[in-house]
Amino acid sequence: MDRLGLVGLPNSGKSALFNALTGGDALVAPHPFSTTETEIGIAQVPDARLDALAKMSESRKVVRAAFEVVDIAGVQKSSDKGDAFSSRFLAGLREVEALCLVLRAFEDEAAPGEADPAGALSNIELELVLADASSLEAQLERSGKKRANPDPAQQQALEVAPKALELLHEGTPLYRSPLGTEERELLRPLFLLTTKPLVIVVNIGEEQLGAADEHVAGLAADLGGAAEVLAVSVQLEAEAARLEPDERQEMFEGLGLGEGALVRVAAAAWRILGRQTFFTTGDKESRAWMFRAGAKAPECAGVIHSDLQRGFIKADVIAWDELLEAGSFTAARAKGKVRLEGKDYVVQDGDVLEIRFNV
Ligand SMILES: Nc1nc2c(ncn2[C@@H]2O[C@H](COP(=O)(O)OP(=O)(O)O)[C@@H](O)[C@H]2O)c(=O)[nH]1
Ligand SMILES: [Mg+2]
Repeated sequence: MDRLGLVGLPNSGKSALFNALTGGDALVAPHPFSTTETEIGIAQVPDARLDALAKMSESRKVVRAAFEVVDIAGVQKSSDKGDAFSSRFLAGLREVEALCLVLRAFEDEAAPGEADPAGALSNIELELVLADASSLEAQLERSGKKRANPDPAQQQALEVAPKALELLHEGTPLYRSPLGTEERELLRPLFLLTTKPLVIVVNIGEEQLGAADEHVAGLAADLGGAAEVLAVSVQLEAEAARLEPDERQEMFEGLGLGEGALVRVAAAAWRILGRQTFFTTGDKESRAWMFRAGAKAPECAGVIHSDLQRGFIKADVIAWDELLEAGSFTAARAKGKVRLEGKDYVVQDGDVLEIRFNV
């Protein structure tokens, strides 16, 4: 399961966002040291396509796509010297697949902190850059001492490392740098932070909802394509997360919040991580599965179970909306809408699959 690590200055709304995404009850409090322990929660992502399929199949169980949200303890204080992130915090961040930066734009006298998203971003970027530079220096030094380095992936990573270090010394986070996706991919074994995909949540107050786009545009332009930027009224969303689904829907509609933060953050995270969704559906269960965009049918079968990949023969495939329109697999088959696809089929977002396998 993908893990999204929350990063932000104290009182930016990380714990509140954690609650909004997981429906959880992390301690939300207006002082910097309230989060003393790392919180891990599971965000189950609503998907109307899945709900419709489950209804069609009269499924007894519905399993949503999910990701883990990690609110890591150990941000000490706002600082311009690069020591706000403790080593414990940084170690926690190395474990996640994507970072979610929470930048405060809301004004609230009761919660100390500045409403300065751009300032917070450069503050955080400095912390991340310094952490990467010192980690890279240490790794390069270690590798210099060791004569034989048997791991080829590590070796390749170390070849790109000096160039990356130079960029970091200039103060450039690697996601903003001219390093290509390929080179960043090569660096993966070095567990750097600024090679991770980035979602940026600008935490706006309720009264700023009307101008949400303005809070996003400047940052998005500044970052180019390096990150997904969203404006979220985190506190409102955290309150919504506590409601029953019907009431929540009503609140979202009433306030013009669309599908809500959970769906929007998940969509952004999955876009930058290159994830897509396929479905399986039946009377027992309807389920959404995440897969790597561009993956072929056997790899997707392997997401369900390794046996299905090993013994993969063919897959019955139909787009979710075509299946719904037909009303059932049987009806869709009768209309010739279900395709039989082989090992080279590149699975599409929204496909419904039935795997034929033999082990
Ligand atoms: N007005 C307002 N207050 C918020 C919002 N998000 C968080 N807060 C408040 O800011 C304080 C810090 O929030 P918290 O989630 O604990 O921040 P963290 O330190 O980043 O985990 C709390 O008092 C929250 O109620 C928001 O969108 N609007
Ligand atoms: Mg907190």
